[in-house]
Amino acid sequence: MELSKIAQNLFRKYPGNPILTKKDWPYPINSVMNPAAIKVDGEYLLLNRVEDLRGFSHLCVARSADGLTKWRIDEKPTLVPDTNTREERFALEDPRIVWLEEQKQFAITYVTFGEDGPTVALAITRNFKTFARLGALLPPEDKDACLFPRRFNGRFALIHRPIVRGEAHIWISMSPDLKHWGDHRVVLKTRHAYWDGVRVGLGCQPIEIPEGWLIVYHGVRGTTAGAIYRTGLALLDRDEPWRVLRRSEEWVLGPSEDYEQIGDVGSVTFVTGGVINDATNELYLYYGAADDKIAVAIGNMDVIRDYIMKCPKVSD
Ligand code: BMA
Repeated sequence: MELSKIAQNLFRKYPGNPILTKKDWPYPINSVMNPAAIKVDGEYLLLNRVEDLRGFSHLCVARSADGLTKWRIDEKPTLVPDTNTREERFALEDPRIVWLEEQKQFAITYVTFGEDGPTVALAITRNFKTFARLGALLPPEDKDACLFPRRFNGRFALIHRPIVRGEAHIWISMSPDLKHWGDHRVVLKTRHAYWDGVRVGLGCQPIEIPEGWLIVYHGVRGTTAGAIYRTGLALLDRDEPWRVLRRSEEWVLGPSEDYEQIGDVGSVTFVTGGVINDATNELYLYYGAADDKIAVAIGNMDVIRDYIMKCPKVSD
């Protein structure tokens, strides 16, 4: 009971939500949603998924000094699908970004929509103007991927969500070179009958805290009126991130406001970006609301850490 109360109040939705909609865009679009988020040169940068009027998505950068207001949006799409490749035939969707300190570059993982269905691909950048595309990482069907910002025993780790036997769990795979992937392990499973019983997938990039890796993830419940997308938390071991230490029983963010209920797809809150405001020690979670606009929810990091450590332990 007590934990549910904390969970309900962990994040407050910014009163100025939604922070970005299609009306803000410098060119005609259908919708904007599911942004990657990271601090760049002291500013908040969102790499937004933008759906054009054909229904195809590309990525477009917006920047803001405070992460909430006065967004400056690139005049043109920032990263468009390479339609000559099989995997990027139609669209780029739902990016996540991490800063790789060792390599001194940003790693963007995104979903490519191609001939063989969705899969995850990687692009590298230092400036969000020029990008090196490293291509698809794993076979379809795969989504909701992000690299961890550092290596573990010399190997990179990718968190992702393949569909295997029709089941949608969160996995981690390892690689020595960002090209060859192995040691695939299921990390977080759907939980039958819970709010996250149908599908789970990574939300924002993994966040390193003293207790381990804070994982924000989405969970789906199926109803007669369609899917409900909500957000939960988990804690992974700091050195062996395929080991789950804690997991919230309840969701900490879900659709309740009009802008989350009404849109292209109602009842969707889909977190894809997280930035810590160092001045206030608050986590800004950026999410797609009803699949056609962007909103932000704000939580205090000390309270979040305290909550996740009170959540039930997960046995291997
Ligand atoms: C998921 C993804 C997201 C989308 C969400 C809710 O499967 O495709 O891009 O926001 O569904 O519709």
